[in-house]
Amino acid sequence: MSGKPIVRSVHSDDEPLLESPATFRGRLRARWHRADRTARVVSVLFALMMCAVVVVRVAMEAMSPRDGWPGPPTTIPPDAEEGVKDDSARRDAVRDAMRHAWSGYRQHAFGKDELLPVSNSSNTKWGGWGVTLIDSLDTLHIMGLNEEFREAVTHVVGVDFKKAKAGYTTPFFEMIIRSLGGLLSAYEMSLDRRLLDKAREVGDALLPAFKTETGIPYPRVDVNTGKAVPADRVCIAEAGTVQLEYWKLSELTGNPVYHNTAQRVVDILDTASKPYKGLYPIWIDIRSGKLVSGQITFGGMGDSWYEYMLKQYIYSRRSEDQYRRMYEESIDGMRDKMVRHSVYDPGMYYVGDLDSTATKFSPRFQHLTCFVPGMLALGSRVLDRPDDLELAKQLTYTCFQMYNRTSTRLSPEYVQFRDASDKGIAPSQENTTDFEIVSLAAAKSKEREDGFYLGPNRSYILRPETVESLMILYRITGDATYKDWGWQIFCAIERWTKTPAAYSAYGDVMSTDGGSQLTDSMESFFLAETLKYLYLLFSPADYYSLDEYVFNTEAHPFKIMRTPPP
Ligand code: DMJ
Repeated sequence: MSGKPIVRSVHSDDEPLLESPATFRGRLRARWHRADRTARVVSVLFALMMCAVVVVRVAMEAMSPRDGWPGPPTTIPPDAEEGVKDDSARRDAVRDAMRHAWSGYRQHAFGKDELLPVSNSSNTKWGGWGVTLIDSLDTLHIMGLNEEFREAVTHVVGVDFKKAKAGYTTPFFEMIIRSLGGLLSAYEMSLDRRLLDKAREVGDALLPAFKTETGIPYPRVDVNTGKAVPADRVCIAEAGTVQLEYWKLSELTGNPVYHNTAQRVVDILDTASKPYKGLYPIWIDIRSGKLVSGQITFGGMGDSWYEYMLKQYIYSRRSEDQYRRMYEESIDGMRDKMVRHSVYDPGMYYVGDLDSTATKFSPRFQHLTCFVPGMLALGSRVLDRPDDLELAKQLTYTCFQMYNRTSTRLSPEYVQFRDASDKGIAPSQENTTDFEIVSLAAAKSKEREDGFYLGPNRSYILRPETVESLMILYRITGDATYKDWGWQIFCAIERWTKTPAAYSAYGDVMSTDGGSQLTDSMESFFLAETLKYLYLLFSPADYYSLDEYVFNTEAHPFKIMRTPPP
């Protein structure tokens, strides 16, 4: 027992401030004996109450790790093998991940739309065509998983794309980018004619979408009746991200109807009135062809409309100037109005959203928008726009930090910034429900540390956009940092989302609860895009070279046209 004096917190003037522990204990004992029964009971109850308060507080902290921002971990989880540097070892690890995801799908969900990777069951939420199988075809081929590819092809040639499950109406855009895109690229890789026949069947089954007064498509089609489902409006990403697929179908079948039908959308939107040159509010009125309302965004519902301007220009061997002009107008508009940097980290740039009048700015950066750096880098090379490459590098840094600065090193769906006026609140947008008001006070200190803060939606659903940009940035700049960032992201995916059957979306990237955060969902784009882009990131740059291929928005590589269109 140490004889060191202890400091008393309560004292009277006639008592010394410091006394030995033995004296202190003796005095307490004497007071206890002097006290009456009531005073003793009160003292015991008080002591018990204080203990209870401490126990409850400790338990509450342990039970709610998602409250607040615990900050990034200082070390990578030990089983993530972060230290692996060799390209071929990294590539093999990604291939193993694909094999793992595919074999779980094969075992528990073969031919169904999606595997539910925690419960080992399946769904037919896309109408029952087997979208995971179709979306995976070219990834299997690219990774040399030939047996798996052959088995999948045998299945897909037996699917009747003129039918869907009873009562289901097929989402036009999703099935064009995933199913038509997947079949076309699998055909180009294998030259198995049956795949082209199936691609044509999908293209034909969904073509009724365009039977409207203007030729702007309806968003859903009932393939069982061969009719589209009438609607008032469609968003620009849905109407404007089918052109590459229909053009490729025209090229491969020799039938120009597909391309001509889809091209009409581009011509209408090209001349439609806009609030700012090159920037399109997301909603199109189908009857009038006018851009009526909604936010302006390079994230969800707007994104791939912009992407396809550039990609059609590349696909046409740079012969169709309309796409170049439209793309450049949009990028100039974005740079003028939508790019800002963090107040606290001036090197951290992002692309926010605007309201339909292009006047109110929303300081939110979506994971979906993280395809933009890849697009800018590609465009900078094709169109000789060096400043775009600089911006691409800055945005890629932010996209990576969205992963790097969370507890799991997975990215949330979006992050928020303050605007320069210090209001920090996204303006409420017409026809949008997903702009949350986030308490700025609670977020400020974390923003000061990290440059951004998280909103209420903290899920990671296995999205590809950041690794897509990393692959393109690496190929264009040759900077190996992008490969290291991609590897870190892959390690986090392995660490947190892997299940015995496959990989699952994760509920809260700030929670290290692990299993309880797995939401039992694996979208087909994880196999079509995320794993494919990672694999290509660690492959030689001439493997599916950006000079020979253009990737559709679902990462299906299409051969660039051999000769420019007449
Ligand atoms: C994919 O289906 C496509 O990339 C689409 O363009 C939008 N994003 C999802 C995946 O996040």
